[in-house]
Amino acid sequence: MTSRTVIRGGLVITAADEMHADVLVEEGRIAALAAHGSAPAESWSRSADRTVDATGKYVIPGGVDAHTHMELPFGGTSASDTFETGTKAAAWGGTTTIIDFAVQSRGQALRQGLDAWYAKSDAQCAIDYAFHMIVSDVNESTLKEMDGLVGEGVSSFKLFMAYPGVFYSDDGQILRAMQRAGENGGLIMMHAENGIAIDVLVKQALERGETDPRYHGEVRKALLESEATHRAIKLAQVAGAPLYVVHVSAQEAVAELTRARHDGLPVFGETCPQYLFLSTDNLAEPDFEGAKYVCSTPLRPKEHQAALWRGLRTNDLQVVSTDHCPFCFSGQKELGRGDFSKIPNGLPGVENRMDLLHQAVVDGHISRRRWIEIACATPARMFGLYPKKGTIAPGADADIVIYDPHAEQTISAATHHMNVDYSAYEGKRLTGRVETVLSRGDFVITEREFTGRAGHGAYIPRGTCQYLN
Ligand code: DUC
Ligand code: ZN
Ligand code: ZN
Ligand code: ZN
Repeated sequence: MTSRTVIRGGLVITAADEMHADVLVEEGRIAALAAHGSAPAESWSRSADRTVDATGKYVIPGGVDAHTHMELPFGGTSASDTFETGTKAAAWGGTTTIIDFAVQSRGQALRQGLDAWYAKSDAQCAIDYAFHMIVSDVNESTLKEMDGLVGEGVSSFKLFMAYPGVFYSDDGQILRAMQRAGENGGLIMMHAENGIAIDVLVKQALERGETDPRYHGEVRKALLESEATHRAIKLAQVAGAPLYVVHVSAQEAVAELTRARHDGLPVFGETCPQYLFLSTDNLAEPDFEGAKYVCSTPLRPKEHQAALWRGLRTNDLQVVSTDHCPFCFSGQKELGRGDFSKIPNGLPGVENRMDLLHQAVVDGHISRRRWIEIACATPARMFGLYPKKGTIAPGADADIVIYDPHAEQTISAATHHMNVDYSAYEGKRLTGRVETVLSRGDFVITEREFTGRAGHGAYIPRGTCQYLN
């Protein structure tokens, strides 16, 4: 194993700075940075075991995708990427840390769910990983368990206002979980959609014979996302707890978050590439192709995208994660032919996030430093991984991507590495591409060849949210 690597001549970009600097990596960590051409940098190159020429390239922190679902059981099937295939695909796309979700089933202890996810992922991952906990059964004993999990490094808990009978928590349960998180330092992550109302609209739509995928978008109304977002914010305020709203797609929901933040509340929002780049036009594709784009919250009409981009620029939205939850079109999405409510919810994307957000830089939506902030630094801080993850600084893990900002690529299922038979971005042309990826100093992608291995990835226990106190 190489112990001393120098990355020379690139433009190092972090959330804070851009600088032409050489990076010295020793024993899996970033040992030092020095101006390119300076005396120390020249001396490192002479003594290095390995030197990588990054001239003309960006040198950026590995991506932190704070929302993935490898092997998630959903609607009688299971997400098609395993921890092995999904983390390899993540590495190909310049992501070096994922935070996946362990799931508590109804009637189980949190511990049972978490242990099951530790077991599934153990020795499988190509990059580092951590867990949030999905809580589907808020009761006295699970509330107590939350305290222990925060101490164990699983410091965030996803609750659902949607999916009555499955993951759903009522307002009383939500309030109690928030109160507990307010006390133990945990962060509540919310799936904010009014699932009780949505289920009524689903039933009515199906009774009218509206069974195509596009009706998934019509019944899951933006108003029911913003109502739930508003309610979650108020409950968090009553509980005195911080709140992180996942997969925000509706402009009205962004408005709720913006108002809360301007009132000074510790409220945070995440959106996903699918809401920034895709729309209800995709859901309406003929021949059941729309099923490829069924996820919840749903894709919205194009007009919502401007509010999401604005939220990312004004920091009223802070994080872009993928909600990577792939289901093959053949045999999985097809379960919902004749009934959109049976289409498993989720899109593949863990491999595409860094590139799509770089395209947003090229298109002028965000700056280069904001790209790194929303995709690397802020998710690491939000979930207690910074500065080990999310930046390039002395002492940080050497999770580094050498990114070619001029390479052209076309996204396709024929060339992607995710274990799913379609791409939500098929045919999309992008400027910029990952060239080389280091994970804790090991080369996992080397000039567009996979050189890592399943089992290299380490489980990372997390601290608590670093935006509080
Ligand atoms: N919410 C998620 O965050 N992921 C998959 C399905 C869902 O509803
Ligand atoms: Zn959700
Ligand atoms: Zn603002
Ligand atoms: Zn999710």
